Amino acid sequence: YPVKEIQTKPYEGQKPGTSGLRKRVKIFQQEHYTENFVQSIFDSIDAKGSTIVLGGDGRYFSQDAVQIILRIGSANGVSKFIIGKDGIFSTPAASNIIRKYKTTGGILLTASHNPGGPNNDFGIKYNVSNGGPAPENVTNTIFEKTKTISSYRVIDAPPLDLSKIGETTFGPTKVVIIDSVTDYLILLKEIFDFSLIKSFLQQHKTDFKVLFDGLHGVTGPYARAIFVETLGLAESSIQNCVPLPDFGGGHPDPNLTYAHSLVEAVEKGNIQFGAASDGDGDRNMIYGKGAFVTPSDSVAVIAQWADAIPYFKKGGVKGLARSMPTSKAIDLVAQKKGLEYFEVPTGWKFFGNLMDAGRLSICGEESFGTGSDHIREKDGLWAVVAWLNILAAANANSPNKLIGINDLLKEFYSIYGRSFFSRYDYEEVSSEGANSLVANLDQALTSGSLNNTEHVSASTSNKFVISGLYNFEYKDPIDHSVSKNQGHVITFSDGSRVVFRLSGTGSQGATVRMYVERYLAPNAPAEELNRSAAEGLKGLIEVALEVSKLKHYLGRDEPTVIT
Ligand code: VG1
Ligand code: CO
Repeated sequence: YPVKEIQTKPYEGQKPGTSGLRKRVKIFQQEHYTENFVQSIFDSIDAKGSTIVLGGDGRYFSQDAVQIILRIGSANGVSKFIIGKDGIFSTPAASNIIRKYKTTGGILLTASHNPGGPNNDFGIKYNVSNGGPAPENVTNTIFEKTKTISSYRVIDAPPLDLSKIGETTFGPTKVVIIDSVTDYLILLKEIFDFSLIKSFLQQHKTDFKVLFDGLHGVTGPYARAIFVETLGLAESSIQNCVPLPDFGGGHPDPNLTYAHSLVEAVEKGNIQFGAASDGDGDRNMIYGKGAFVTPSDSVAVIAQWADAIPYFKKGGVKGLARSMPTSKAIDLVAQKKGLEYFEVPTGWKFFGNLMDAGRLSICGEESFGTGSDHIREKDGLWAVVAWLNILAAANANSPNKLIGINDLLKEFYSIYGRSFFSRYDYEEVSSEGANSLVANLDQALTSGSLNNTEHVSASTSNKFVISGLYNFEYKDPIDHSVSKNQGHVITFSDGSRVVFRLSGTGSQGATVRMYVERYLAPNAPAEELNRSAAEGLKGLIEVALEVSKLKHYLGRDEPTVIT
């Protein structure tokens, strides 16, 4: 097949964000748009002789994108593609394949939890050889290439049939099409005590029911393999597990707002253990009847119980970490266990170096991301099975009383205290408004005008004194690279804090995120410790909105989503 050189012109704004390039499908469908970005990826890596993993969450436009990447990759000297059947890999599964088969990297086709379909979002992300999202030096190179690109190379070959497992060729390039689930299931079986979980679930068929909701994202087939085929649960223990290119019109994001199909079924069916995952399978929510686990608590509880999981019992726990806005609950576990712990900027790519250096085992983000060094992406189903493994282990020592999600949380709060945490998202606001909000905080930072000021909440009469304000900056302890401007943090004298940052994954306008955290020590009155997050944070949220003048700058009375 001949290689063709196609003339093109740069498009503006092909800057990979927190997790790849995410835009509306219609943007990707513009002439040469996708091709430009893909050629820029191959121009930024050693494409000649490389092996590239390719797959994604199956959303609308994936099929076209796979064929484009095959044509351009082959013309740029890729020697082998490993592709999931029908172009499907969950994000954690793709990370595993990159590591297991020691490939050069991978191209992941997903916009994660953003809605899919012709009028919604698509995304392309490059992952490097450790299985994790490309670090900033690589994504910056890709962005620079997109600004000057003048042509791209393709081979003129007919579309490849992605539905047949096995080896084939595409022009000069070898192509291996593999089952999307097999290797991932093998990995989880090496990590968790599946026989313990299975016997626990069998013993408690009636008083510990399980429901997993795939939200019509990529995890459906993975969930079936785990819950039905491996753990022997009934077909009714999984729902919305047929992946659809538009996720059935829904918003495949596992939180209390968007995963209402799970919340309703759990409440109605009296389900003790419910869980959901996002479009590409890297996020998770743990939600049982009357029991919601915040992601910040989830990763802390997993760290507390790490010994119950064979992978950590055998290999030990090397260190813990969280993203900056995530609550400090996991820090307390690290301190108690005498482990090293880290605070990194938002985005999973910042955990990779620490894991590669053998200094990090378990980490999480408040955005429903939890994971470990078994791969280099967050891993929704891993977190769900981790919770099942922990509950099975806890119950093995409690023959007379069934221990559920809330029992683990109460025990955790009684040892470590509780960090109330909530995030307010103001989606698709004007960029000017968002920038003014940030500029105002910057000014307060320079002038010190907020320092030591006292603020009383009108409704709760709680008093808050501001003890500091800074713009979070991170120096990677391994490669010493510095990431600046990662969010403004306002600290209060009682240990509470509020963070403001701009989202790096939105596909339109600007999104402002406000994170609030308030800590109560374990000796606080039980009725305070066991309040809902909304009640526990009410006063602090009022003060945060007032201090930042958020309503004034954004012109919004209410956030789009509260998690
Ligand atoms: C958001 C989350 C961040 C997460 C990122 C990718 O980024 O806040 O914690 O790592 O999404 O997750 P931002 O920049 O919009 O706040 V996923 O499941 O979209 O790959
Ligand atoms: Co995701």
